[in-house]
Amino acid sequence: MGLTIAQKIIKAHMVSGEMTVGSDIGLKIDQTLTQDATGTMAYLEFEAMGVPRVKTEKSVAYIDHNTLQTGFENADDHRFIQSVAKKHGIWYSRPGNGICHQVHLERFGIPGKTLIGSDSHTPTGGGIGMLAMGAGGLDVAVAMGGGPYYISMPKMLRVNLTGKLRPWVSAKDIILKVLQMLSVKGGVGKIVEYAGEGVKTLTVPERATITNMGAELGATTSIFPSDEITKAFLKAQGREKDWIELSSDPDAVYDEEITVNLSELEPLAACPHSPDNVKSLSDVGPIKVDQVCIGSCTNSSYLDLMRVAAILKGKTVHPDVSLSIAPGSKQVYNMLAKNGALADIIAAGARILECACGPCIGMGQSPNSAGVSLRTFNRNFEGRSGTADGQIYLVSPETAAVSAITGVLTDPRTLGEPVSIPMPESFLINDNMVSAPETAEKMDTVEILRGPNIKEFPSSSPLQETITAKALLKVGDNITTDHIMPAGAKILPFRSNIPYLSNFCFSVCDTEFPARCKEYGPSIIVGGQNYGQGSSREHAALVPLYLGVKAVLVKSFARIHCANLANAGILPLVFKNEEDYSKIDQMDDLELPGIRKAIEEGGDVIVRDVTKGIDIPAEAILSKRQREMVLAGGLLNYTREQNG
Ligand code: MIC
Ligand code: SF4
Repeated sequence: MGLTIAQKIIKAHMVSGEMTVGSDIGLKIDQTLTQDATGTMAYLEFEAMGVPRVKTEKSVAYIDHNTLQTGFENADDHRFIQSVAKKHGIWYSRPGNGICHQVHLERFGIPGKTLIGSDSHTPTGGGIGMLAMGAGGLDVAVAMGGGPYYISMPKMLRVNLTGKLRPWVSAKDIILKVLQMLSVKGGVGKIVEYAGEGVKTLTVPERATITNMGAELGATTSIFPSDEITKAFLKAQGREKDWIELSSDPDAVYDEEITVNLSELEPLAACPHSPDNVKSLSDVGPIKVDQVCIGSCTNSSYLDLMRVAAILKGKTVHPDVSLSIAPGSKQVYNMLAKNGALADIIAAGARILECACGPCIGMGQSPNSAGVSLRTFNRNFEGRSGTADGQIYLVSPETAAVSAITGVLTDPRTLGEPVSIPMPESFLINDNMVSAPETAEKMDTVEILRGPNIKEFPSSSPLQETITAKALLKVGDNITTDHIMPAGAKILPFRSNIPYLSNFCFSVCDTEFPARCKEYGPSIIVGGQNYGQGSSREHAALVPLYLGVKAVLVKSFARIHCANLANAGILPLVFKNEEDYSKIDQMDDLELPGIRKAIEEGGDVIVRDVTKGIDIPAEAILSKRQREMVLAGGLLNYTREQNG
């Protein structure tokens, strides 16, 4: 039987398990990446493992999230990461060099290799045929130490692309269409592979927009073939030698298949507050726009920003609109500066931001109260922009740019003749903002620079015989990690300070939750479908751990968050019967009798609602390895146990 592209890469990297759907497989990881908002924690965890030098082919530490230096915290974390990188054989991309996923695609990604990153949009690398996955920081630390990365063998979903995009319709509209068809949980447990004649009409940056935002489907990852277009891209990056051809076998078997006819697509928008709340621009109507933000790891490539510049050229941003633009990388920024496109953008009145995540993660540029903000980003979760009632719409760069001029949501097709921007034959290559790791001889002399904001991460203890806890929080479906552990300019600088962060846990939906945890002690969170969707931040597990959360009982989980809970030693449980969700109320007294034995034996779990006097059957979503990990009190304890 033939193999899909992902199955070929998995087969070449599998160190344990079987390639049957649902089996726990261990993969050898070739490359890792971290960013600074998750990196400090990941490197503290790496240090705790006592491995002197990373064992991967390439590990890169990026500084791109926490670049608003409103106090000493971020700058201290940057210095810490820089020194750790130097000492342990990690490449270091300095602040200003760009967003991790954009830079990794340009300079480091290699078709056919495995990559995990402590950021959920790591699948951007799928745009050049990498098997690239988001993971918790602890999993990345283990991979840097040479350990495998474990996933449940995913199903294969083929997205068959037919036809060709019409003028002014873009890659963003393709992934928005897929999100409309599949929803934010439609990709859970699946790898999304793009195939069909439409593939060859898409450039690498367009493919990367699609695989990047595949994270919003909840997919394990997304991947494109590596073909002549990939080769031309790598050649233009001076990396032709990194290219290999990769395609699925003609008789490869997919578990599911959908078709998107590119010729029929029209410009779309994801409406507040979910990336799958997708409508056509005509259905949304010409709503008044207060803000437009162009950038993020989804849509800030050279081609994206050249199209934006062409639309803005000779025009002025509407007087009622604030337009901000953040180029994805120094390479992009520099090329725009050299060819004059930056001058067109500046002349039109755009506010140019540094090459970083910026407004995408609420680091500045929060919109006005109830303001409508069009963004080329990938997430529009409630409150993520930093304005609680902000109305965020996700659109293509073309839609964003034309709407910035008209002041209302505008279909770019009204612009008439399309702009045609050719793919450059060579990109401007200057890696002077990436530092190579120290040589083996010199690394011992490197001093690690630790600022006062870096606090110990919380420790967990082995699983108790019986858990007695209160249901201190009950939430609904599609709870994001931005609900569990919000980010934004006021909180993000404290990513290495769990005690401080804990004051903001669930503050988007229930500001009293941390206080209740302090008052009542051990707790269980009850939730609905797709709990923990969104980012890879392990803080969404470490902070609840710090607050005394022992288990999370939900209808279903998002992949990375579920793994992060187990890594932290918190029990991820699902209802056997979803209707039991309605039987538990917030503040009920709960008990998990004989839980340690149940996990040891891999048996069913009983959740006793003492207040209601009922037993509710549940199941632990854990592989054998994860069960051992939870019994030991999390991955760090487990690794220590394994190492004697
Ligand atoms: C995000 O887009 O939500 C982030 C910020 O990049 C996160 C990582 C983090 O929370 O630091 C992600 O996507 O994993
Ligand atoms: Fe940064 Fe936004 Fe991309 Fe996350 S989604 S990596 S915050 S640009």
